[in-house]
Amino acid sequence: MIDLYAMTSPNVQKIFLMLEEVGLPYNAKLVDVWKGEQFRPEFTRLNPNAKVPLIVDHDGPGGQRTTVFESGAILIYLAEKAGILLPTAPAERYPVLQWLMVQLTGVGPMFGQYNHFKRFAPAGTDYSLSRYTTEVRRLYDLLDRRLGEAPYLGGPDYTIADIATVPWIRAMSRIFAKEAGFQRAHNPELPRLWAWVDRILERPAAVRAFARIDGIQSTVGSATPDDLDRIFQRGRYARA
Ligand SMILES: N[C@@H](CCC(=O)N[C@@H](CS)C(=O)NCC(=O)O)C(=O)O
Repeated sequence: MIDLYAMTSPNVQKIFLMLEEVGLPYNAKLVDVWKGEQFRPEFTRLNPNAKVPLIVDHDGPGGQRTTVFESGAILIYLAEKAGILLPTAPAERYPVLQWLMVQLTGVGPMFGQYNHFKRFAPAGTDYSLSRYTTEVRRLYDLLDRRLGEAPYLGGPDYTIADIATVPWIRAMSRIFAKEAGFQRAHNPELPRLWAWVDRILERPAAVRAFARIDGIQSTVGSATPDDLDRIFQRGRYARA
């Protein structure tokens, strides 16, 4: 059995998608990050970086209990455990890892900062918002171009590179439902990207994963100003 420490965010959605694809039994344990549960000692003992997702595999290598944090590391761990969704031959493996890294170092942080400055930052941060909007647009174009070369990000087959990326594209369309920038109807210049999203969301494992995720109630709406200061490390939590 695998324990998945979870909430509703795209970084966690990746692991729901992956667990449903590989078919390993798992148990989701919700961590209310808006209320600061990620900073409790019982959680930071498992992940000193104080973030979800995190997994505890009670039947890890050699039968040992194994803890893995960071969504990219968890995807690689589960792919290797199950022997699918990450090819072993170098010619096929490195393109997958390369596009996984684009998600981990580009799509995740840049879309995340856009989300932060758009929804949670005080007024007067136009420069930051402009910078992250431009970066998000650049990454959308990059993904669409890549999907013109191959049906999936890592090559001919569905892999952990796609699993890492698709939750962010889906989340942007939903969180910013009123913004033309992230809606397919307003962005016909990204046809390969939208077709790829549709193909993935039709997969039975993706249908099961998103049904489960959509059943989790996000607690962001009940966060107090102090809860927001704590998660964003600002106000009385700022160190600079
Ligand atoms: N690089 C990490 C990012 C994880 C992350 O940012 N998790 C957020 C939810 S999406 C979180 O736990 N935030 C709580 C906090 O920052 O205190 C990964 O890919 O796993």
